[in-house]
Amino acid sequence: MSFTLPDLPYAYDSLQPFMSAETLEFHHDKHHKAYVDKGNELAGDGTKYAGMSIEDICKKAYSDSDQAVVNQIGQHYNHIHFWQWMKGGGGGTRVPGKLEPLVDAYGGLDKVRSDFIAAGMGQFGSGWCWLAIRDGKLEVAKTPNGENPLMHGAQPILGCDVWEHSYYIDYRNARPKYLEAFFDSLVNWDYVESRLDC
Ligand code: MN3
Repeated sequence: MSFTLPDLPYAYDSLQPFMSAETLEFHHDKHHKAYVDKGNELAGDGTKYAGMSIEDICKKAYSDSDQAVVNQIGQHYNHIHFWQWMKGGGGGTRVPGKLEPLVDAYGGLDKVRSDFIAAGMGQFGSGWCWLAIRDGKLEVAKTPNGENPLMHGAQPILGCDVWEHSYYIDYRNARPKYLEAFFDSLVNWDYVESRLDC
């Protein structure tokens, strides 16, 4: 398959003041596009990955230790969903119905929040923090660089990009403030819930 850059599902200025139009212009138009372009070279038509789903490419590249494809296609997958995992007026203190029992079994939304932020803080250097489903249960995880939970046997349902390109314009080095704003004010919980069925 060939990979394409999806449009943002909202206007560039719709996540302000928590994420600026300038951040989204660079992050989506430059960074994500570069992963798409490089991904097409490494894993597009004419490669051993031709015809595979992006999820299967993530898993195969990781199990084959194909680091270049892990990075580029992993990042393409992560960013496709990252844009959807946010919305203007997101966050809040309630989650949709199908997520509720999973969050409750984990120990409640406050615990999910603090563990998610701690995972993002604890990822040294570039990477992601996650909510994922493993064996029917919610877990919090972190991964380096372009990796994601698919490569580690779990289903990602929420991810936050903690590469500096995601927050440095708006928050400089204050990664915790960015993570708090993401969780409290940006998360599109309906999209998170929709990932349970994938
Ligand atoms: Mn990014």
